[in-house]
Amino acid sequence: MPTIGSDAPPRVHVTFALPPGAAAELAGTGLQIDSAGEGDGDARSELLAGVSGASGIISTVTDRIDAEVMDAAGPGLRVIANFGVGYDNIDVAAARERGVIVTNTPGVLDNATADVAFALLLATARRIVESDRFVRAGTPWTWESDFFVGLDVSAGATLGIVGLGRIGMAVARRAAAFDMTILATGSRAASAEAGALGVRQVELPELLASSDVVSLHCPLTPETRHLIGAEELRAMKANAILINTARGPIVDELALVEALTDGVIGAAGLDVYEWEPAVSAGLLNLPNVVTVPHIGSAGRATRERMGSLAVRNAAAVLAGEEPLNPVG
Ligand code: 8YV
Repeated sequence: MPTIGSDAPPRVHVTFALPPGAAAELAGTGLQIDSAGEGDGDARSELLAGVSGASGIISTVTDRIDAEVMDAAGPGLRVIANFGVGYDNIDVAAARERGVIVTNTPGVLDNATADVAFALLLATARRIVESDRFVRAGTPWTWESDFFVGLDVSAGATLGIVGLGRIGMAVARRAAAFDMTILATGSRAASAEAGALGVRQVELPELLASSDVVSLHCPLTPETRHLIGAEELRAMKANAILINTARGPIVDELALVEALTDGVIGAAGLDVYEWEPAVSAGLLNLPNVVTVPHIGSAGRATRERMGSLAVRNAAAVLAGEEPLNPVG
């Protein structure tokens, strides 16, 4: 462990296995690296032990980086570089108090995440997973005019984008190509690009009442926790579809199970869960739910770009330079 005043390069603790190219990039920085290696991230005690004496932490969504972790790292901690655009896993205020810079990886995962949001939209609207299960079960079938009918996405269905930021805009581009009517909340909904895509800026109540598909793209903050609860679900159309590729706790998951079970809304496509990686048992028994395990950004090149950004952010701060993507 380097001591204060020693010439040893600063040490970076990486809580998970970086994609190979990003790992090579980190190795090339000359920083000392210690990595938790394979696996989904550190167990809490391993995390607390692993960060001890580190100048930098490269963390991910599964790591709760709070004051306890920062204090376990010690006064030499200078940067927490999160692998991901969302950073609700990090106590940014505690970092600020300790003079620790927090960074994220915006921009590089917009298309990958929008692709998964749209895949969930199409899969739920056209009942793709339900049909797949039906065929695999060997159920005898003949063609009928109402066989697995679903929502016509490209015939003027309305998409409501909650939180039109970078990822929401990438979803809007896809929706425009499908001739969807697009409503959105968020400051960028009034931007020139949104206007060119035909996006109409509305308040949440109008979006919920008018959309055939509601897709969530806002960050998780105290204000957006349970933004979609029983009341909001009741405000949606009876056949409406909810897509969540943002953060699980934005939706009251138990209220969602109830709404889907009682036919308050039509279907849900979910990449994220309130108690991730746990998924409410009620969701798993419903035919009108498509579930994937937080794979929004899981494109090979995307993950490399995220890793590279996290590495460059950490290296910049430890070299006394401005990071590319500071937050908070
Ligand atoms: C990542 C994400 O998979 O960027 C985010 O905020 O949720 C996902 O793209 C996750 O953060 C991995 O750390």
